[in-house]
Amino acid sequence: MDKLIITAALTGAEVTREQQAALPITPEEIGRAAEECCQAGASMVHVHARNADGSPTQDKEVYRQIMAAVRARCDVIVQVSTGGAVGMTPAERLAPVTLAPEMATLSMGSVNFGGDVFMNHPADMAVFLQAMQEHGVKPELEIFDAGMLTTAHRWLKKGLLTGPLHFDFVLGIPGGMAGSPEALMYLKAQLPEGASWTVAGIGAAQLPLGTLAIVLGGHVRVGFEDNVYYRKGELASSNAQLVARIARISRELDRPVASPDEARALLGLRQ
Ligand code: KMH
Ligand code: ZN
Repeated sequence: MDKLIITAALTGAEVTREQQAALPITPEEIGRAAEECCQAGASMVHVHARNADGSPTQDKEVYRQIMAAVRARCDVIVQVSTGGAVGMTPAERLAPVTLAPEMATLSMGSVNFGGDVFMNHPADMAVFLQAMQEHGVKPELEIFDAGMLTTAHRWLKKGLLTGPLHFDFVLGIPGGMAGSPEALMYLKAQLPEGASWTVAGIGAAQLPLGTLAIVLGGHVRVGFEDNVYYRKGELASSNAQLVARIARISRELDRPVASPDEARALLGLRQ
């Protein structure tokens, strides 16, 4: 089994300081959180930018500052979000890809997202993918529901996507697929040949699905974007605390944790 790639989803677009006082918001805070997570075992950070008032932004300059702040402190893989926040335009969401980060997310379809709709028109998805290919950015394909994985198969067959593909199963969003072991097992069984995958369990699903992924040979995403708690009723003290726990569980299960360069090799990123 490959070493475990741990992704820390540090900030997200929706979580607030009221919900989680340790949420990193400014580029400096995000840089520091990335360093702590890297030291705790993360080889990748998934980042969203925020304005100074905490509201979500896809401003390229803020992403540039985040990438510089992370890079100044550690060698972790930086994956930018093209999901942004619900209601942003596709052009807005695409902006950070032009900074040529190592990776970016690419949502493979639309989904109800709590009380909103997270829109991903196929034509916009194709534009996002093309921009990633032009800038040498590896997409992580975000799967919120089973039909999105079927879409990836169709795009692969058409030659729009080229392997090896890397997926993130985001499970437990109200409107998307359940944060259950059965949902994860189903998706894993539908993966294209040679694909790698990670799981981002939402809320209370973060720990059990992460642990299951360790056993099944997948990879794990943890962090405040998906879950602000350490356990029921107890907020996590930092993103790094969540990373350290999943790294500890993986080692206990005899699965070593990948360094950033080992993760780059596993994902076929430029070294
Ligand atoms: N904030 C969500 C609407 C991504 O980063 O690519 C979308 C999201 C996915 O977070
Ligand atoms: Zn995200």
